[in-house]
Amino acid sequence: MNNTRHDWTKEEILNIYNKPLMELLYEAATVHRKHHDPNTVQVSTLLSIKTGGCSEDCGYCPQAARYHTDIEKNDLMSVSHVKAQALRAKESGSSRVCMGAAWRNVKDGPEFDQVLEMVRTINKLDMEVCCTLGMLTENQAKRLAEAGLYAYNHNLDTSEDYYKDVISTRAFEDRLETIDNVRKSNVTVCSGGIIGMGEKLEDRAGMLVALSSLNPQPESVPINTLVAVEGTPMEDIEPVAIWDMVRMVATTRIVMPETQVRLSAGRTQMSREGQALCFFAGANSIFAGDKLLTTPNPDVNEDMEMFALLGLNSQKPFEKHDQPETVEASDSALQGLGEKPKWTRPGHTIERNEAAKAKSKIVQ
Ligand code: SAM
Ligand code: DTB
Ligand code: SF4
Repeated sequence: MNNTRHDWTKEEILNIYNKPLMELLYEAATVHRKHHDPNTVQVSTLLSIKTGGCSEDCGYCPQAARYHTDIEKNDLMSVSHVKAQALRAKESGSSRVCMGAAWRNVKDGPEFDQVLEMVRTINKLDMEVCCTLGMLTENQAKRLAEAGLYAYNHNLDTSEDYYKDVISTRAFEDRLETIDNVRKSNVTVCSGGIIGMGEKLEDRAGMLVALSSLNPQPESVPINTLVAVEGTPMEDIEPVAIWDMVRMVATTRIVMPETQVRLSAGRTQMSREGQALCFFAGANSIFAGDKLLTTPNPDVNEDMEMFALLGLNSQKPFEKHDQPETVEASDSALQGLGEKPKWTRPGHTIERNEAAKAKSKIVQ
């Protein structure tokens, strides 16, 4: 029985967030274990396929053309370059590649066709493919789905109230519309946000109200901490305390029990102990590789060491949330499994994992 709630109020979420830490951790870890294998973490590699020169004014973003930041701008990457990077990511233990483009929205035409080809190419490598390309129409979402896209990342970033203080060139409502368009295809939704942009605790709770009220809830929720980049309006904001991140992760886990909570931007500022607390509190995915889109991320070897130290395994591709046409097969294999934890589900997904045999160095 699925008893996921979609009616969390801001007050309820604030009460969870502000619980005594040990109680919050215990509660979040309990929910986590009920729905996930606590020792498995999904690993994605980000690839910036089109960098900088973006028309938007997102106050946190080094890729907005209007800010003077020290990033290397690049036009759309070639399909062969993307393939080579995806193979590297697979070799180093990633099960998913997430391609990001500094676009306001997707425009039909040769560049979109090239992105579709990138999706097909990575899909053939038996890796999950994710894109984050800005706003999307329903038709574009369906074309990406046909090409084999597994997930689309489109963050709400913050609460509806605070959104206007962060971005003026589009509205919170536009973000919801794109997520809705993605939902009309069989692509899974990855949507989260950023803490540490000067928002109030009410805004963090407000963002979680918006995300948890989506039905279905996003399959993946990235929690980023602001990477304050010189030249952006947020360059002088001090980093958030690790306790805020741990509380945010734990609260996200409690209100969205099934989702993969992703420790995203900001890991370079976190100690291993801090990250371990986040994993305990329910984080079960990360971005790996020494670069996010334009800013630094911990080195893959450092993450491998951390996984070994904590006894964490990296998730195989397609282990969760299989796409609709294959879900049916695994659901029929599930008959009579009763209360077994979801992560032991047999069926199509496991067979596909076997076939995929992603060589994960991190698993060792
Ligand atoms: N242009 C597309 C869009 O805005 O949806 C996709 C790329 S955009 C860089 C993806 C996400 O990266 C943003 O929604 C934001 O949450 C995150 N992000 C960007 N800059 C960041 C920063 N300096 N610190 C933390 N997260 C950041
Ligand atoms: C997400 O929530 N975080 C990632 C991914 N989705 C695309 C991006 C983080 C970007 C951090 C700033 C940069 O490297 O440019
Ligand atoms: Fe452009 Fe996306 Fe950066 Fe906003 S977050 S400026 S839309 S690349």
